[in-house]
Amino acid sequence: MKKRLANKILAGNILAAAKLMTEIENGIPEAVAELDTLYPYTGKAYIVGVTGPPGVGKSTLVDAIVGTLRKENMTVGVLATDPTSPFTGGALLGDRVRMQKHSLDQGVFIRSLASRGWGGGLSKATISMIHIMDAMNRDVILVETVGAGQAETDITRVADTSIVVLSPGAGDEIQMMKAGILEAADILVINKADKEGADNLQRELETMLGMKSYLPDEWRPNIILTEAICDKGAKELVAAILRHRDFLISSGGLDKCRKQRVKLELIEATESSIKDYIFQQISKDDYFEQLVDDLAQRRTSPHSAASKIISQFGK
Ligand SMILES: Nc1nc2c(ncn2[C@@H]2O[C@H](COP(=O)(O)OP(=O)(O)O)[C@@H](O)[C@H]2O)c(=O)[nH]1
Ligand SMILES: [Mg+2]
Repeated sequence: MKKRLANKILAGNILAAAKLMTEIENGIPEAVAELDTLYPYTGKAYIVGVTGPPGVGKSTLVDAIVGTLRKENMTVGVLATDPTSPFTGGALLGDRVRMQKHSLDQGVFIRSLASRGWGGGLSKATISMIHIMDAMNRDVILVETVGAGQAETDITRVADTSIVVLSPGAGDEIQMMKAGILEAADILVINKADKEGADNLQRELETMLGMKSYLPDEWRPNIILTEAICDKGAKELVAAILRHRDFLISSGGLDKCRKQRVKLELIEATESSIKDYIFQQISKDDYFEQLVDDLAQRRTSPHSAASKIISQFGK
């Protein structure tokens, strides 16, 4: 039974969307055909990445953003992940409790991604989830990732607007700078502005931005102070997101952003198709078996064996 879910999703069936997401997470092959059906209906949602070290208040902030967007009558999709708790299926219990206040709102669709579906950074599953939410006609899709290293910064490559969240103390900012994550930020949020050190952190970030010279037609990252637990600054943050969106539209950056995204998808899809092909061949073709033997006997190297496979593939 092909495309049994996709058509329902396009008709607005939320349970079907949840089901397809689970199939994607579990790597069910039929789910790919469903995604193909959905693909023409994607590309409309505005994608916002929210990243930063654990505990800075990303989930609380996402919740506050959702509330603000809903007041503007925008529909929202939220993708949350927390690789630090692999046994709870992704998100911390706290995330679920917090998000429950939106659970009766049909305009909000929240999904936690298990870390296996995440794979440390931006995985195929993540992009598929984004596509499903997009096909559900969400105006905005918020993707929360724990940004602790390079791999996680990947979300900034597919997000239209990338928000990096920091909080006073803990010295996270230094780490983030090292990881290059600040480079990718369109908006820098200093959450927990109620805590001591928020203004210091703001000065540090201002100084850092001041060291870079921005061209007149270049986006200069905004710094927004928030207190997510009491929704303070959420309105300003949403305003900054919309400002950045307007900037991207008028500068042509949005098209570039989206081209970059489909390019990554194409590379990913090509890689996985080649992989699938090779794994199929390896199990049935003597040629591959021979190569594996040669490798095991050290008669060739993995790199030259791969080159041989590729040239064979080319034929
Ligand atoms: N003092 C203070 N605490 C906050 C604020 N925002 C979030 N928190 C708390 O910080 C902790 C971590 O928040 P969470 O959203 O789970 O962080 P995440 O790991 O980045 O998603 C929770 O106990 C929140 O209640 C804030 O603005 N001020
Ligand atoms: Mg969180």
